[in-house]
Amino acid sequence: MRNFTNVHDIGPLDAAVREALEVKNNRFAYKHLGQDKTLLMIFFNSSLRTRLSTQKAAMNLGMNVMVLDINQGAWKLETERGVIMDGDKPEHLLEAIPVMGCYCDVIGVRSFAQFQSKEDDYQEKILNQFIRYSGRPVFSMEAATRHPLQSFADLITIEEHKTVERPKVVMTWAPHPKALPQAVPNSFAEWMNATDYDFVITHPHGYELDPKFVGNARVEYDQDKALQGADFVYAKNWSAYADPNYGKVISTDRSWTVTAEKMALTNNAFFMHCLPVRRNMIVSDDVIESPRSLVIPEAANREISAEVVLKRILESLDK
Ligand code: AN0
Ligand code: CP
Repeated sequence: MRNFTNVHDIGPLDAAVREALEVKNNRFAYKHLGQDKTLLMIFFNSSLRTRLSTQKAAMNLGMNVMVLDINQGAWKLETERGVIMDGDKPEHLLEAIPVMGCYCDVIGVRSFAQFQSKEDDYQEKILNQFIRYSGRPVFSMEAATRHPLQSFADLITIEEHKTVERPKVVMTWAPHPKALPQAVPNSFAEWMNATDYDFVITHPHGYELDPKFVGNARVEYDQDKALQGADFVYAKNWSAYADPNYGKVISTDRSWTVTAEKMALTNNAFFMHCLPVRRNMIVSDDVIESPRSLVIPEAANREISAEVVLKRILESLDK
């Protein structure tokens, strides 16, 4: 595997999960793979989990790691070609990317949707420029439309906790005061659609996701109905995808907050969220603190998903 940007890059999911569980039991067994290899992690946006878990995974594999926060200490970057650069941005991405590629063997990129142009966001303009111009393998640490390291960790977590072969997994929209990208729900849907789980998406009218990501999932606009019999409840906020409201908050309806009352409708479901989470907007204190909450195991599995991805990229370097 050279680049990792979506579910298709990882191949069959049963093999990927098997490899993840093996790596989890033996996370230092592949230290030789990363010897004298350098990972460069580029952040255009904030992060706690991705930053720490990916660095830890790289260290497990014996890699050296460099981290660059574009907005803290690097030159402001112009991303549009053809712009007369007489503003506040002293450097162009088209030089910055190949320069970064000179100093490392693998590049991780975090670059959220900017909500200025749906087309630019959904074409993954920034991530694709890294793939095209860095000369290095590139993996997504959440890009404009997907967060595959998170979805892979979520899949591992479900596989570890499921008690039936084909669990009912419900992804529910929940309220949030600020506009968030669709990357996490798009990606979770993409990965769930690649399993044979019973997968349901629920959200208020107007929050429909890109049909390409919804795929064969069932969409149910009544949250209570959707939650009935759920084995896993995956909460997430996202902003509107559909025009003319792309990137906008069109509702903060708190009746969609995941509470104990809502969880009582389920089949004693596990609660999941990628974090960071706003308590008592997305989920009540008692639900996130309950023994059925998987938010910490999900975060822990981020080290494992990142290690599998980096391991596969390192294995491909020598070929
Ligand atoms: C980001 C998002 O919703 O995409 C990152 C989640 C992993 N969340 C926030 O910006 C709060
Ligand atoms: N879940 C996740 O990616 O968290 P961070 O934004 O803190 O990296």
